[in-house]
Amino acid sequence: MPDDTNGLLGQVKKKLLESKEQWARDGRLLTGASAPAGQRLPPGQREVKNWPVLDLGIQPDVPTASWSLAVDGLVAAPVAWTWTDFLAQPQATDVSDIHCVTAWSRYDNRWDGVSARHLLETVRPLPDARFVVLHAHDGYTANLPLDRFADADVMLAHSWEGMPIPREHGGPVRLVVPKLYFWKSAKWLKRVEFTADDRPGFWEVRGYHNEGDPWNEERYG
Ligand SMILES: Nc1nc2c(c(=O)[nH]1)N[C@H]1C(S)=C(S)[C@@H](COP(=O)(O)O)O[C@H]1N2
Ligand SMILES: [Mo]
Repeated sequence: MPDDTNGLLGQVKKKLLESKEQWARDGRLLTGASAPAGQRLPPGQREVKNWPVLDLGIQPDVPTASWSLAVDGLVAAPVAWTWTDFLAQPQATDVSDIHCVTAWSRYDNRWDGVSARHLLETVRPLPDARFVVLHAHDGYTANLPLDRFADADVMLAHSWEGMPIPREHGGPVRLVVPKLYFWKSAKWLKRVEFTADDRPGFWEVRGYHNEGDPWNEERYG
């Protein structure tokens, strides 16, 4: 799988990209409403019962036997976990809602995996580390502030509803960041990098909002 942006761009579904960039320019789906306190559905979202698949048109096949996860950058103790190492970490479960910027939300998804908090305790980010860059096997990246990554509900998930996450949804391991739009939840995760500076990711440099908080309807930048 090519890692460089050029190789990736050569393969993405050009139409999808163009229409999403146009949406970003138009501010499409922005309702201007804000959610009343205690409301479950963020502004401008609708609940779906199915689980749509969204990606760049590449769904990398990453066998667990060759899977590994690098966690590096500004950390005291970088790790490179094999699949066996990953499963040997304390296992966590969290049930959360998905909010996609394309306006669908899916309630009550049960994720099993390793919590971001456990990862942070293991690698110990240095004082300068303020941001996290997620790198995926399809060349996708997403950025988020360290304090968002450190939320109690953030998971490096290997299972959904008790089953291994299917390849199209980012298995063997994807990130899940329930409090941000789902584009921050990188599928086919291969590297978690801690940085001092913010490095906008794939969609963030193409018109999506840098923070992506659904409760503030931060769809486009
Ligand atoms: N590696 C990777 N992760 C990704 C994407 C992608 O294209 N590649 N798309 C993002 C977007 S825009 C969304 S909405 C969700 C979709 O996840 P799903 O296909 O499991 O619903 O994955 C996010 N993570
Ligand atoms: Mo998305």
